Amino acid sequence: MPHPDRDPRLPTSPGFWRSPLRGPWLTSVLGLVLLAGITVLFVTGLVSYAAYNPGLSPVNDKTPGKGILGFFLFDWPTDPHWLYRFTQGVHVTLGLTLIPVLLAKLWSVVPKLFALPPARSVSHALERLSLLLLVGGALFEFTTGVLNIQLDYLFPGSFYALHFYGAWVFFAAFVAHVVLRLPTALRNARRLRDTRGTGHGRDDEAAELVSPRPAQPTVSRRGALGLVGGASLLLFVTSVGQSLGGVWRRTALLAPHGGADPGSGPGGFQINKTAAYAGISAAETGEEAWRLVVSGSTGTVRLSRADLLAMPQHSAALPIACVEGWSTPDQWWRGVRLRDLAALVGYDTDPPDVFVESLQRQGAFRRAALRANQVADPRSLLALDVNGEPLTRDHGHPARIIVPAAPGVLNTKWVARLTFGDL
Ligand SMILES: Nc1nc2c(c(=O)[nH]1)N[C@H]1C(S)=C(S)[C@@H](COP(=O)(O)O)O[C@H]1N2
Ligand SMILES: [Mo]
Repeated sequence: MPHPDRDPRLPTSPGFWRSPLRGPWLTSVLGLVLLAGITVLFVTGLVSYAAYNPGLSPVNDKTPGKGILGFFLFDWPTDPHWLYRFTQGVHVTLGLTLIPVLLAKLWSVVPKLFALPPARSVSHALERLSLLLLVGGALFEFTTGVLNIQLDYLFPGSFYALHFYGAWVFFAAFVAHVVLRLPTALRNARRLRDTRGTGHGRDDEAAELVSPRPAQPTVSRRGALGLVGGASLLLFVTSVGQSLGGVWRRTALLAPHGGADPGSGPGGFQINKTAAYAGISAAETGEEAWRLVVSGSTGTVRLSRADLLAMPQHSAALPIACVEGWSTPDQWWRGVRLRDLAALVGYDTDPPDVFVESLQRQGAFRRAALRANQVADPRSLLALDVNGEPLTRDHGHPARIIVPAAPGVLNTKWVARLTFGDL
């Protein structure tokens, strides 16, 4: 067999890789963009998990075996009321926007993937192993994220565990990589800027990245970077509309389509799952059949929708913000305060946590627990109306939860039972 270095038909030969664009400058600039962007993705991802209040109740927690990986959890606040809308909008929109940068970065270092010998030393072997986790982890996180927002419920329930544990594996490799590479990357980005990236670094890395027999350039390094930036911009403008909601949603060409059409009018904002999909029949939500069962320290009360409408009604302007990255602008919800319902069953002051159950018989999101701070907030409602009309069936008629700053998953629709305290 010929020596691989002399046979440019093999990708293990440096001469096989002929693009004159590859070099330390391009790799370093792309790497620095990813360093900033992926750090934001990691933080907003952890924040998204904390927002579910997973420590409160097993029903809120999709990764119960997390152990010390949940060290960062904190009580999710109710202010500002758009908090989850913002953090999750950033997470999903930025994740989509970084896809071209990630692909370009991987392309820029692909010769290293094939370089021989596989390991020159123990430390080199360890570094290559960490790169495998880094590249594999990045592809895994971006792929699971995109599949979840585009084909929701492709991995029912398990998405959260895959994406959460994958994020930790990836991030460990990412930190190791940054510690090893940041000084070089900063030096390369600075040193070669003046020469417009045509010069080559003098270190080992340059030797691995720069083609020994470059083809004629068809685009400059700056031009290539511009193409990547343009692709990112295109993804940004065709996806950010889903997080802005309202009329902007129409600009979100890449947002998932084909879901239920909410129509126009008061209920004309996005529907996640319809009543039909959730198996909610008109018979069980009718005035005759439906009762809200509220339990607490002094016992249980049963309330019809008319009973609830006879209680003091309050309004709050709040969004729905889904983990998938879409959200609605503030809608006007009207109904009974959760803390007033707590007061009916023994909690006149300091309402406790509440366990919320819907009429739904199956589905991961049919019940949820809310923390005491969420119950106490005067804007937290058992909503009966939205935008001046009774809730539509698809938005949770006869009654749904709406809580400021919370992820959509905690805004349970078709509520049947509230149990205060004793979670
Ligand atoms: N009972 C019930 N409530 C639910 C859900 C569900 O599947 N069942 N989905 C939740 C999720 S994930 C979101 S994002 C919001 C969406 O509310 P909307 O359909 O009114 O926009 O409802 C929440 N409430
Ligand atoms: Mo959601």
